[in-house]
Amino acid sequence: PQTIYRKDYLPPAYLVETVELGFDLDPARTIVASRLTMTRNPASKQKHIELYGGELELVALRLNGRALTRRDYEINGHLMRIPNAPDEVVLEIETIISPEKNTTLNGLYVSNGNFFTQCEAEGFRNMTWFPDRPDVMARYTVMLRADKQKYPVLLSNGNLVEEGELPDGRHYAKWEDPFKKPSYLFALVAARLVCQEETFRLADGRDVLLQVWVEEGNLDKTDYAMQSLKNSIRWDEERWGLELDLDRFMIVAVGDFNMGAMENKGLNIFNTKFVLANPRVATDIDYAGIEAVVGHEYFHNWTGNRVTCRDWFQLSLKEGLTVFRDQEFSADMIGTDSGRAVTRIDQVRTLRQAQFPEDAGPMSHPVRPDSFVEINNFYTVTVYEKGAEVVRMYQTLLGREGFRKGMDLYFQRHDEQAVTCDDFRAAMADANGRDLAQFERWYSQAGTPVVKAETRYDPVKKSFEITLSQSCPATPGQPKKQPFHIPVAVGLLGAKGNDLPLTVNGKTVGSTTMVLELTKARQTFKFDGVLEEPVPSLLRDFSAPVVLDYAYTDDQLIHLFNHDSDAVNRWEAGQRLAMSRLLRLTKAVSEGGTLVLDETFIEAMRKVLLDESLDAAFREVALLLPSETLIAEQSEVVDPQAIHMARQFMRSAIGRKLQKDLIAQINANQTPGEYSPDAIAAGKRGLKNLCLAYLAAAFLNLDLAERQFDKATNMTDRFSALTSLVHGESSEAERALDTFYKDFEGEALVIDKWFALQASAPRTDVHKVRELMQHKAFNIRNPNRARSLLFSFCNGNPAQFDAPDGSGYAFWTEQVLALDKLNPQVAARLARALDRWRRYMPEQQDRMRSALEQVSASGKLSNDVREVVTKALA
Ligand code: BAL
Ligand code: ZN
Repeated sequence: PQTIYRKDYLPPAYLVETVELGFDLDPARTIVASRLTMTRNPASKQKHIELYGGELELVALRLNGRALTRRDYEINGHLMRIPNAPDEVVLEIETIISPEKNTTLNGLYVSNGNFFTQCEAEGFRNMTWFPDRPDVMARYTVMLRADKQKYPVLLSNGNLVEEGELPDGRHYAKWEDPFKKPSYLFALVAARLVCQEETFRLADGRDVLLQVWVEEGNLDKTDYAMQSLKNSIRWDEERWGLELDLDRFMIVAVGDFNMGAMENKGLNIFNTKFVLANPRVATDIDYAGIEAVVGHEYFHNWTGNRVTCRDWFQLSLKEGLTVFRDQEFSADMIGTDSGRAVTRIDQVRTLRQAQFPEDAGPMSHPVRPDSFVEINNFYTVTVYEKGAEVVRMYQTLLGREGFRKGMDLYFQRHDEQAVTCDDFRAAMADANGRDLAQFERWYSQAGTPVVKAETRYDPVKKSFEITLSQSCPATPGQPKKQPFHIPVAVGLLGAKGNDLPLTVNGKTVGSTTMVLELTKARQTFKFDGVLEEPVPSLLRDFSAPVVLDYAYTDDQLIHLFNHDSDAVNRWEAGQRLAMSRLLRLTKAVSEGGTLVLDETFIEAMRKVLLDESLDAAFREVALLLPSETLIAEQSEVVDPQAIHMARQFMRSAIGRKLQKDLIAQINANQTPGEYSPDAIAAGKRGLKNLCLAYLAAAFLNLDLAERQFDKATNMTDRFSALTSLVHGESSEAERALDTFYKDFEGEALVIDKWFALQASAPRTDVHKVRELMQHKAFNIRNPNRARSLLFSFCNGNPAQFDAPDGSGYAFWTEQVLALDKLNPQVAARLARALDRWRRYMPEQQDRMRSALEQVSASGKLSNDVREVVTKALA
């Protein structure tokens, strides 16, 4: 497979002005006709027309009315070159495709008898030959024709301009998108669907039509998506002055979908997981996911669609920025400082759980990668979540107002353009008169920087010095790193837990948190007038995506855990306390030592559990232990079974020692009455259900879980209770699993939960997973279902997946190869489960490497999987 390099970017030889598309839709044989008006691009030195195409049957190709023969063009793999074309070209192309055979879900495909498209990144070329690259932006008109009875709803981007009947029971709809767009934002839907719709008034007084389209029978699950859409529109107006630019905005839910959702212009296509919700079937986490993803896709309308990416290396330009925007949206929707802090903590958890390992593994890449084989492999937590952290750092450095000025300038300069991450950085710098040259390294250097802090208090001079030094581990292709521009937010706590005033160079800082700008390898920052020796609160609000190395004592951590005014660092102190113990316990398990958990830690946990001044949501995250993945990342050599046992020991010790308090909190955090997914109620359920889980870990009070399972009036409580019964190995677990299945047999998303729970249960080994694969409800072709069983086991059940006999890896090999034949994108995600193989014990490494080699040796691998396993073995 060919590697594509960022440095090789060349502007396209031709620009496309207009695209007229005709689809005669038929599952077996769809005819796609396109008519492109193209002009030579004065900015390009390239001469020839270049078009990309996937598996297409080319029926006709005409240039300015003349049919081209095979002598007039060359086809080399997926690239067609038409040489010697005039400056003005009308290109007419006809292709035939077979959507029902398309199991990749990339391009035009059939899901449950309906037609859908997915074109990002390069799916458009699976329908017709086209200059399928994001810097080719054109105006689209689309004619859809299909059987009226089977596909009564025909949708595409923009506005419906005409519809009517055709002979033979067919009908048509013509859509026009008034905005220029790249081909990856094209979409069509031809389906039997119903919608919830309403008219919504924008800030400028215009009325727009909002629709949420779902399969019949799901209209009782669209309210929250619609509400989230309205909130998103309002929020984008209020926070950024960005208005909806279309007369209608549609969301369509589909059960077979590779991603979470897709921001096609005016016609967002969503995985059902991020649309469908009612209290009976969706958990609090599902509701939060819907709000975030509806927001995310809507916000792309400006950050991604109006201003798009020049090339796919710039993916984080739209994704990092849009994740940042959806994070801010979710935080603003909660509205309180403490709620905002919990959303921030969740972001930090995701980053550490998924992005830090990626950045330390074989797929490590900069936020703006330099090369790729398959772009679909680069829709990563680095591009998305670390990208969002990079955007957040601009805001931290420039302030909220400064950041807004930068955003305004970005849109002013680049509306309807395809641009780069450098353009974004330039807008931020220019709008604020700041030099952000060094900040560029966040885009070009991979790896998680380590910031080491050392402090010195001078009781005579009353000064406190913080010396920060930075380093960044080598990553593939980048042995040496230059210093980053790192905002490190700090505060100083006095003995009573209060924030001390901050004075620098004789001047009092207006706030008790100050952002230090670390730009060199090593720098010292000095605070004066510090009357007592403080406990430093470093990297407040997780002000940069780095690892902070500071030799905190337990006493200091407990002080921060009890008092820090920065909720993120308060939580962080608890995580540090837990992690040091988990690492000790893991070592003890590995070495056959005795396991003990100190009272200091238990008492710290008890204190936070009982602290009524804290929101339940905060208490929940404060009591959550670092995951097995996180412990593995911190271990010198990974011993998955020891990690699991150590963590289970700690969980059960908490369950035993805090039993009474946990029961009391279960009682105190009931949420009777009508279900609401708001943060306060969800926080109470979260805390209550965590208490239930701790008791289950100690095999205590399982009757509480049983009762909750039987009486629950919402999915959050029902599913949490079921999880506790299964994890607590209750004698009722099997009955509950059966009841749950029968109650929700018709609800695909709930059955996904049923599979996922079993796949990640501590007792589930590979034999059990194979048995579950035989269940009539299992279907490997459906990405959600494959993720719910296969991914939940391979990524979410390390102690069993990494069984010493290698059975998990043999299973992984089989499933990666099986999936690759159907859906390379999904297969490549599963392939990444072995990314971190070099961190295990030597015998385990051998087994993992040989599994990787076995996949690699398979003759017919997709580029997607090939790239992942090749990099893992390199
Ligand atoms: N653009 C792909 C899906 C998303 O990030 O919204
Ligand atoms: Zn996105």
